[in-house]
Amino acid sequence: MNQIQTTLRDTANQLRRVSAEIAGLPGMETQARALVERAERLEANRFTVALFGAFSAGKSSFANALLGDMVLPVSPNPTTAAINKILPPTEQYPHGTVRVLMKTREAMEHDIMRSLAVFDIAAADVSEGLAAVERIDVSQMPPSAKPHYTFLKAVLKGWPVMAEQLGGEQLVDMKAFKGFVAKEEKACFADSVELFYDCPLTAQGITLVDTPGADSINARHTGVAFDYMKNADAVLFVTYYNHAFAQADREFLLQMGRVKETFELDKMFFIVNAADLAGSPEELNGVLAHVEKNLLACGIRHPRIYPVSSQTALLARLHEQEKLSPSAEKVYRQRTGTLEGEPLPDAKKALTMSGLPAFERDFFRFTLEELTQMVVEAARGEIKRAHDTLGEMIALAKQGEEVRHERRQTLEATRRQTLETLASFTPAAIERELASEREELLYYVRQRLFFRFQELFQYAFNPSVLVDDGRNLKQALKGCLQELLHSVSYDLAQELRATSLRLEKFFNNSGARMVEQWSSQLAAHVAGFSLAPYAARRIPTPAFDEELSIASLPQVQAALNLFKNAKDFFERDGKIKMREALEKQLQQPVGGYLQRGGEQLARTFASALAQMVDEERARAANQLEEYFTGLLAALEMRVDIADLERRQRRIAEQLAARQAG
Ligand SMILES: Nc1nc2c(ncn2[C@@H]2O[C@H](COP(=O)(O)OP(=O)(O)OP(=O)(O)O)[C@@H](O)[C@H]2O)c(=O)[nH]1
Ligand SMILES: [Mg+2]
Repeated sequence: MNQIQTTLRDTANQLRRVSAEIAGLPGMETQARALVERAERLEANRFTVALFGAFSAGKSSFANALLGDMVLPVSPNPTTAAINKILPPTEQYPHGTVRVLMKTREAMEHDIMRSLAVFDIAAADVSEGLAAVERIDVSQMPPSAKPHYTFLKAVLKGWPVMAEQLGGEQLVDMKAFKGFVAKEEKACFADSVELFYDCPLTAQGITLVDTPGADSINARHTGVAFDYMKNADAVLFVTYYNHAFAQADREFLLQMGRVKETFELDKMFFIVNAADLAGSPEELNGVLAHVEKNLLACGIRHPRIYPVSSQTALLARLHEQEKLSPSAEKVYRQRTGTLEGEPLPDAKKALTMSGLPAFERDFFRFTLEELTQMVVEAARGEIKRAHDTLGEMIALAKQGEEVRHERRQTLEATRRQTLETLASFTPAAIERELASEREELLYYVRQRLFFRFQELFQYAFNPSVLVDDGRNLKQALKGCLQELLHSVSYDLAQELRATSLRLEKFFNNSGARMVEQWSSQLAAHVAGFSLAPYAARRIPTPAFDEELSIASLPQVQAALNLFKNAKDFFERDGKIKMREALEKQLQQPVGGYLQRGGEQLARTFASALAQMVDEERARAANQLEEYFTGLLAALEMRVDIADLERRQRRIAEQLAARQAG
């Protein structure tokens, strides 16, 4: 029934069997242990699937459809306020347990101060800061400031009750769960909320992550969305049938477009939700084409797009379990075109109508065949290595006394030589390559930013804000500039995150090449020897500055004086003049930002490289030592050839069994 778990368990069992075959043989202890450790990892394997999309796109509704019950709160207003994870239950956390991880007091204070800073409020402490929230002028708030305002209001409301709960972790029930997920004044104090829930999806070892709308996740959880994009095994992006792409959607998708080449597999799935709203198949196709066009504009080619009605799918699943309430039954009839009094249509039929099965089929193929297969292949590689090492030992033991004697004579010299080869390696070349790759990537970041500058400028200085209707235009212009500076820094931070991921890929490719080179160099001295392959490292993304640092703001603001009136600005060349002036003013701050970011990247990767080379060197030396131990045993005929051959045959059977299965 559960193919992913079965495949992983079978492979883990094979690893253990092979480990048992080689355990106790001279020079094979490390390999035996590595096989068992890999088996343990396989058994604990979890796939993380993250849901993203704009406010009210239907992320939580889609999650409920996948889970097969009304688990997550859903509503037409902004609902999900905390990141919540739905995980398989464990012994410690049985089905229905909710674990709320609260923010630490320092983290909370940091978040509050950061949001206050958006409104130019510098407070001595939290209570002073919160007192200032009431005084914020909401009449001319730029869009990027809104999520910060919502956050501050929520903190203000929740503070008396929640402040003392900061820093801990709480176990609550399903009812309190909904509060923590959907009540902003509670959710804003939580780091994340975990629900341990048993259903067919989690039984596959899948953890589902539901996130707040893209605006809020971009503004308030800087870096968090990126970490999921980077580390999740699959990313589901949800759009609502008749909503246009919002700016926040575009930013998320642009980032996905920037980094998708660095992933080994295409892990994105796009859901066009509320497909039940389609008036006709033609209309539906029109919407799908529109989505595809938008994705392409963000650099995402050949997307997998699925029209789905999350609501219909959930109703079908509820009907299947005979859990339809009278009001839900009404909608179910509506959706399936069934009159009152007629028997309710089959749940399977409704489910097919919803479009969910088409998605699930591809999605499970992806998790089962692509992701699971990758893990299984790596395990097979390790089994094969055990098989081959054993083969070498057998071959040596079978040699005539003369050959063995000769090899024994030179063994110590070879051992010393190979270890010296390893010790003398310096990563200077990799260091240089990484630096030049970094510089080149940063050069293009700058190019792209100014290439995009016109778009960002237009978005910030738009006709709906700069209207000659008696409003305070000076104030409005300042707001526009703030918006522009915000989007420029946001773009740069996103670019740097993408850069760090590209460098990580470069880094891992270099690591893999280095180990391969060592392996073949060492094999030149010791025939038949090979190193276990390099395992890619994940390098934490540095926390890049959130704002540009501007030496003289008045000087930049002086460009705003070029504004005469809305007519001159939008209809004559006022806009172009101001854009050019601002573009000039921002050269230096952008350069400074990128220089600091470049230094952060340089530091991060320099220490990662030093650590990686040390670890790999130690690993390789250890493998060599063990290999020599085994070799010596074979040369001195301290091994039972027939026994080794039987063991090798049984390992070969394990390899063959997998191929057949
Ligand atoms: N017609 C129709 N409406 C849907 C469907 N799925 C969701 N909705 C409605 O869309 C609204 C938003 O749904 P949610 O699931 O709360 O959306 P969300 O993306 O989780 O929203 P936030 O958590 O606020 O970001 C709700 O009013 C849902 O009832 C669907 O398949 N069809
Ligand atoms: Mg939601």
